[in-house]
Amino acid sequence: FPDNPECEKYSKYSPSSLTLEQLTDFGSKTGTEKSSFEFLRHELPVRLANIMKEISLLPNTLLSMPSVNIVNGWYKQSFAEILEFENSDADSPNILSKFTDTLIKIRNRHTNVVETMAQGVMEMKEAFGTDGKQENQIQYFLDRFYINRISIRMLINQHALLYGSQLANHPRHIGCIDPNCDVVEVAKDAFANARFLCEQYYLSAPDLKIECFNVKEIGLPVQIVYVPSHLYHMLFELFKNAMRAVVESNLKSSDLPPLKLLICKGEEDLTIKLSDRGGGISYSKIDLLFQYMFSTAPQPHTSSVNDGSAPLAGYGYGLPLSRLYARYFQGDLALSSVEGYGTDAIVYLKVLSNEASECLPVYNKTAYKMYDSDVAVSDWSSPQHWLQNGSAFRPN
Ligand code: W6P
Repeated sequence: FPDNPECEKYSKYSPSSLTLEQLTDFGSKTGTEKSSFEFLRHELPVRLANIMKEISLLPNTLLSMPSVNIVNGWYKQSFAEILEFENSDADSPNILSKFTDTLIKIRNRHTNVVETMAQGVMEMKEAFGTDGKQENQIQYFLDRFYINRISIRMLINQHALLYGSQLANHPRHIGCIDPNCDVVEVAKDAFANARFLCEQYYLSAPDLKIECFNVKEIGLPVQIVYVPSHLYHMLFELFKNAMRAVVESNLKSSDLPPLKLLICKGEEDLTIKLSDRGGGISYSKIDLLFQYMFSTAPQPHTSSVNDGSAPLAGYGYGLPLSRLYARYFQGDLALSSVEGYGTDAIVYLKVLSNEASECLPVYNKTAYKMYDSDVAVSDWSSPQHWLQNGSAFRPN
């Protein structure tokens, strides 16, 4: 299919990255259903074609797995469905509403992409095993594949919420963007839901202490232009991991050291630091927490409290995906741990909405080379070197 001439054509365009400022301006002032249609009928095929080219470069051991074929088929079909609108009349209300319906159908078709790709990775591991080189290629691919997916769903959601019949979920929202996203409010919500799961599973959970600094607007609530659901996703994941660490490292004591959340809005960065006293993890294992190939391994850790049932935080794709949500608008997510004591998880977000531009994978020669045999091989001495898997130098 990447040989399909239409895919070939669209893969030669680079995706157009939008900022949160552009997205909110478009949704509240400059945009119309027609102009959104005209943008998306080009931009969505570009983003789809760019990532489909990379799918086609995956090692055959992965590409031939049934689950990967299913995902591939969804992308082909969705690409073809959007292309139907390539030359249609943008002044026909009928066409515009058919386009919106098509986007919603595509969004639903792709609901289970993450799980299905994860299944494909496991199928490959079972059938062939992997070496370090392939693991690096797959890590590189999945980071780009999932951030591409986040970006496409963002654009579809904006169009569907602004021009579809779907109800806006909140009056002040512009599509799925809250121009005054209250970080403490989202954090409290994520904490409450993580605590609920923690108490169900362990019968106890640590408290939370929040400290908040708004450096340039002292005393005012910390707000930014952001997608609350993305922020919730990241914080919920971090809370679950922190709670699990605290409960499991304090099994014999009845009072748990509280989690501490520091929220600080400076000039450029909105920083959110979650500190736990959950015993920490060794430096050599930090990178593993972000690796899909590690996460897909059989459960690395079984709860010593409640064996068998689903763990609170299972080192699934939660952390790597949360980091992609942070990076998507030029932020990041980092872990720094003191082994024997506890862990800090830090989320960085952009304060300024005009600096929060989408981070998008571009299919070009550099990307091509990452799938090409030799580049993914380590050029450092082998056992457990900190640059062995390239993650510290990944160019995204
Ligand atoms: C840990 C491991 C971890 C991951 C993410 C967030 C917090 C924590 N604490 O011990």
